[in-house]
Amino acid sequence: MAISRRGFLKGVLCGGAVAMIGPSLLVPASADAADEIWKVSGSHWGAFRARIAGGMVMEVKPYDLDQNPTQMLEGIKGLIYSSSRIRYPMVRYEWLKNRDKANPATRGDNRFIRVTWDRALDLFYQELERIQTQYGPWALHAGQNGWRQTGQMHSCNNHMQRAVGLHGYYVRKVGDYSTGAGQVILPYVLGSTEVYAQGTSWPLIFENSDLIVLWANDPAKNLQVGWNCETHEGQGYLLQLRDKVADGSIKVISIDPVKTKTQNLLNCEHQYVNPQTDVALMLAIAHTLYREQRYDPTFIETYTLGFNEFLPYLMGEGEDKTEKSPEWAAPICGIDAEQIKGLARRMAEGRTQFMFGWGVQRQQHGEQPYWMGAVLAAMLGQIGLPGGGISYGHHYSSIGAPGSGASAPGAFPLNPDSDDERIHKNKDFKGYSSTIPVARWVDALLEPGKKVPFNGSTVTLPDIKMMVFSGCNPWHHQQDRNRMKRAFHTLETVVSIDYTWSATCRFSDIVLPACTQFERNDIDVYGSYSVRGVLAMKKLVDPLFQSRSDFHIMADLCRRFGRHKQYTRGMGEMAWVESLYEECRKANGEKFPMPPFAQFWEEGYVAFEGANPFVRHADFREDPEINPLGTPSGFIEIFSRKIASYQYDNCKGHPIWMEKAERSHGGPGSEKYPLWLQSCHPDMRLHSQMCESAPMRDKYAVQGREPVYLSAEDARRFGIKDGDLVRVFNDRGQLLAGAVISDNFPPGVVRIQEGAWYGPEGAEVGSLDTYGDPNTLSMDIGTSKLAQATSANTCLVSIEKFTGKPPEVTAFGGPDEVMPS
Ligand SMILES: Nc1nc2c(c(=O)[nH]1)N[C@H]1C(S)=C(S)[C@@H](COP(=O)(O)OP(=O)(O)OC[C@H]3O[C@@H](n4cnc5c(=O)[nH]c(N)nc54)[C@H](O)[C@@H]3O)O[C@H]1N2
Ligand SMILES: Nc1nc2c(c(=O)[nH]1)N[C@H]1C(S)=C(S)[C@@H](COP(=O)(O)OP(=O)(O)OC[C@H]3O[C@@H](n4cnc5c(=O)[nH]c(N)nc54)[C@H](O)[C@@H]3O)O[C@H]1N2
Ligand SMILES: [Mo]
Repeated sequence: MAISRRGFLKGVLCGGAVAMIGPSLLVPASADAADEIWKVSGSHWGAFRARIAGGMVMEVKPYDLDQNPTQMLEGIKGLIYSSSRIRYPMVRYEWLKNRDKANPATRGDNRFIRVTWDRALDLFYQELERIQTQYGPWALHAGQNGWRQTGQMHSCNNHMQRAVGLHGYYVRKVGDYSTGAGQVILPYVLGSTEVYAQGTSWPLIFENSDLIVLWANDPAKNLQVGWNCETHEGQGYLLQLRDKVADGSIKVISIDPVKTKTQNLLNCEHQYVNPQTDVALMLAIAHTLYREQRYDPTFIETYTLGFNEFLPYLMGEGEDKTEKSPEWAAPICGIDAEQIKGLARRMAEGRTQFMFGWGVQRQQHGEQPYWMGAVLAAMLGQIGLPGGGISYGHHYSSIGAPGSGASAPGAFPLNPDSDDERIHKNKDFKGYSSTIPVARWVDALLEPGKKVPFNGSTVTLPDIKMMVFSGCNPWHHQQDRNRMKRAFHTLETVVSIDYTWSATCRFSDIVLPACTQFERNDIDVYGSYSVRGVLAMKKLVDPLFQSRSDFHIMADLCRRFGRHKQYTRGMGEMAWVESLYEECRKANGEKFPMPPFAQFWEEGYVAFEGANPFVRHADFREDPEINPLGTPSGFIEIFSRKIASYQYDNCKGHPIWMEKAERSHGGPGSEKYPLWLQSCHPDMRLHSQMCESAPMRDKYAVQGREPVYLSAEDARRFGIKDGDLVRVFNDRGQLLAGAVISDNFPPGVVRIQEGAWYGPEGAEVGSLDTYGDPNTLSMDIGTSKLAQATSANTCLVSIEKFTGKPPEVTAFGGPDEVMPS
């Protein structure tokens, strides 16, 4: 066991959770067979102990400090030893023959040739050089990133971007897929992005809330993973909440089209709402609060701006002459008018805490529900009170667990230490934008030079010729696979660095095998927000096959253009780990004493004591003059002059209800494609990570395919039985999936979880996806001219039983290896 008894006890005492000492502590795990050892590491899925024997990971068990481990730990072994691991550097056959003149339609043809590391890195370097000299920085996009594995030193997005940055400038992204609409709208409304901010502490919520409204929020599912090593404290609070629901001390309502995992766990009330119609429901609640004088005029007067500009719209005196009454909203959102009034009254009755999830802003006009949610919370007048107001993050990385207040270790730097170190100093983007909204890069490939409105400015889409991906999987994360496939035909060169043969690797030209995080030493914070401690992530096994750490790969790339020293700062892996630790130790000083590095590495963990209760927006409430919000006025902006000045047709000066391009339950497009496809985050994966873990997939796959969840009523309507192979389709694409009938789903709503690996029958556009990636069907449009974020949850489909001989699943196991001729 790499964690000493002393280090462990320190950790236990800090959380005041002495009860968690279990038998595992008393019996040293290393007392097993002589050649077996236990090592501790961390991950998105939490910290764990692994039993190593014969150079292999044999068993994975939760870390002693984790009281609520996720079952996803069971997938780790299958991830390391997956048949999809990339064994050696490979280059696409057609591309190697013809380079940038290769027929682009062959990209994705799955024919690769094995090359040496030297050859692969030479090719990568030559391509960077060719792009910078033949075109310029505008032709290279190396700025996409994603859910790299944990560990502050090996954070692979940083490694790739620093290395490519030492060579020259390139196009980057702004925003992310998670909260793209939320993080753009909320600074106008509440003065900060809110989504990643610390939230009111759970203990204070328990003490003060009468009602918690989970709005489009499934924390029991989503708190299983964290951005850094997850502690699962959030899960612990959910279990406490379950007890409070049971004894009646707190009421919880889950407003969601689906009965979520959380709703089932808490056994709380469920308020069904038609998909994508939350803003109509919120307007009707606001209407009731106003009509029945149940809102808080003093709060509105003291802390907000623009209520009077909003009121005419609400009360039917605006341009559209439509009163947003419960009777108006009822047929849109599928909730009876009296029921809506009842909801409004209950919200106004006591202390009410809104907790929003993020799926509801990952749809067309996704800015609106967040803005209107803030307006509702302002009308209730409880923003800044413990257990009241609004939160947009309690389902994420244990936000709401009171933080220690200590500093976490920093990461390997993303950028060159100085711009002078870059080989190519040319930063002339020829009028193209050097930064584009994260989800709009496919637009750039298809329409280079197009001018796109974005958040009050104009973006000119660059003419991208080469893309480099590391630690992200765009062939999972981006919407509308077939459109994207067409767009990829415009690219000359694609490079991917990954440990697994994701679809992105298959659609690349040069593929470099990284090792997994379990094959390198690292350091991480324990608890992304709570900062409970610092964890040593011990290398469990050597890099498999010819894989190398991202650090090793990128250092060797930099050697090719004489920037090896600048890249590494002359330090190796352990020197970096130590320096990140020492910086953290210095920052924490006397307040949070940390032992010298050697002792830490030996003991494996340093705990930070203390837990500081926190109330979101309390300082603003206390004194809005001294602690103004970051909005233009310093107040909560119900009407935003700034947004109104942009004159966007799809994001006006105050929140409004707008019809969607596609909407179920009688909305546009529902006659042809009657089912709403929601592509929520997976219960047993992290996006596409672990989909390749066969033992994990066995827990949920149906006939070897990704499940599509649907109601019994829809199953009857479409002639489908539980366990059937089905084709799910619309005008954008088609996929095979396995039907799972579930009481959690209402008629008209189906779910395929995001991250299912894309496995097309062939490279051609429109080809049937044999495994079930929902982005084969989703729509690739911006949320609005304001945020230009992803609209994945605006998507209609139809479904039919698949008859005939089912094609083999092509998603897993890597490409066909072509022998050099
Ligand atoms: N297990 C697991 N946990 C994760 C992740 C993972 O991949 N796996 N990913 C992490 C990441 S990166 C992120 S961004 C977060 C994602 O966090 P979220 O985006 O909040 O998660 P989702 O599950 O996609 O959606 C949450 C809920 O929104 C509901 N919903 C969708 N559309 C509507 C609507 O129109 N109206 C209403 N009322 N409800 C709606 C869905 O039914 C679902 O219950 O999760 C994080 N946690
Ligand atoms: N339809 C639909 N689409 C969605 C969403 C949705 O709700 N619906 N959600 C969106 C959201 S919120 C998000 S955050 C994105 C997630 O999108 P991504 O972050 O792109 O998804 P991941 O599957 O986590 O991809 C990470 C990739 O990095 C690789 N990787 C991990 N660690 C390392 C490493 O150390 N080194 C190297 N070289 N590679 C590594 C993994 O193998 C994997 O291929 O998806 C978005 N897409
Ligand atoms: Mo995300």
